[in-house]
Amino acid sequence: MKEIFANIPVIPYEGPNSKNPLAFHYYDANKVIMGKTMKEHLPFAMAWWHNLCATGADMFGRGTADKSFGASEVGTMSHAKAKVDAGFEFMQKLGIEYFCWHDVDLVPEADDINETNRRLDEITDYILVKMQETGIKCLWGTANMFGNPRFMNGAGSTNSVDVYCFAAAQVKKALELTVKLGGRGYVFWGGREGYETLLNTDVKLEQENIANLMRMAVEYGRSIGFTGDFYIEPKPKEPMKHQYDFDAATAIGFLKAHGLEKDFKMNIEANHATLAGHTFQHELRISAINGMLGSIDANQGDLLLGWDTDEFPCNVYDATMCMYEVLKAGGLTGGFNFDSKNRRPSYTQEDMFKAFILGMDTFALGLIKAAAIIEDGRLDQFVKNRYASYSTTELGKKILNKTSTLEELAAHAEQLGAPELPDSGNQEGLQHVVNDILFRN
Ligand code: XUL
Ligand code: CO
Repeated sequence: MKEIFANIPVIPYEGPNSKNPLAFHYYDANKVIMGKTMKEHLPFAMAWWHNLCATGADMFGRGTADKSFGASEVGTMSHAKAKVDAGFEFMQKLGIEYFCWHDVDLVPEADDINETNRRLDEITDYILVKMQETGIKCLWGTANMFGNPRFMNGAGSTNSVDVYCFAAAQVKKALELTVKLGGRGYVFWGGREGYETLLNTDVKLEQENIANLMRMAVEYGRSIGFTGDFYIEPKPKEPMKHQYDFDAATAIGFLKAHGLEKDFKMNIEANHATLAGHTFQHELRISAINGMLGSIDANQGDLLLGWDTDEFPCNVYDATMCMYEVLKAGGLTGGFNFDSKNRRPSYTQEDMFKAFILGMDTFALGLIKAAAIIEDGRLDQFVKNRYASYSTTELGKKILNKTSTLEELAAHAEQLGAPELPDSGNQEGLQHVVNDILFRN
């Protein structure tokens, strides 16, 4: 087969002293950290849509990048196959073991859903052969239920029964393909599941219909042998003004209210956390303490902008705090999908590789530093001591066991008259510890 990225070699690990831009400086796939190899800690995935489909087009101008990958006409089935060839060569050269997709990333959507489904069968047959040849696996699949104009009012939240049935049909097919490709998970990002104005919106009906679509997806998925996790990917806004899956806490509450919490986990995207007014770490922590940290869309946003920029992650501090949460949670059932795209002026093939090298190295460095923070132990020790009064006093233990009464706690307060101030929170001291670990040689 003709090489598509002919000028790009297999990307080697060369270590932190390397100045080679086409080499990993931190991601050393087989290096063992806290008992697992880097590649086990970091199941990296390529997002079909950004890497193989996005050309850098925005609402002010057409694309800058050529993503035809040698196909004579884009938007055809031969282009779809060229994207498969390009994707697998790309992943092999970078040592990426997983990919994820929306249905419409894989093939051009036809006017009739029956023809679209036929094309999907054809392309996934082709992908399966590539998977068998390379050992590359599917992280998750999903249905794009926000791009087609029919979803202008949402998919599960649409006002039209016919459109709702189209959403159901797409979820059904995407689940079948996820099973066919052995995907670890199935994602619901509620692209247009929200509203622009309450003046025309029945929020209760819309939310119940979304939950019902998810319930049917779980029932059907389990009936055809899907054993992985379903994920909600929270995002507060964009494209809608208000999206129902605002953040992890909201999505978890929604799942619990509708009895879906056993089958679902969170797919946390860093830039979506930013848009919700949270840190990435906050969203991960909320998911983890609820036993719902499933997978991660590893990108970053821009604090000065109010929209989703899907940048390749370069912020080592954030990546360290992310990996700290992931290590504490015992790892992910999913993986780290780079739901990130090159900037519009970075339009060359080499830029595509540099972007992934940056992202993978950022998370590898984050992993190294997070392990160092845990091994150092000062943060954990501080947190343990900070709450020690609950584990060392009778009343504290009663509060933790939920056996205390208001009367006995009040009696204790009245006996004290006034409590001593709690110890210092030591925020600056702890930030100093983190900096020491991040920047010492
Ligand atoms: C959009 C987004 C999606 C989901 C999958 O903000 O993140 O690409 O990851 O539908
Ligand atoms: Co995403």
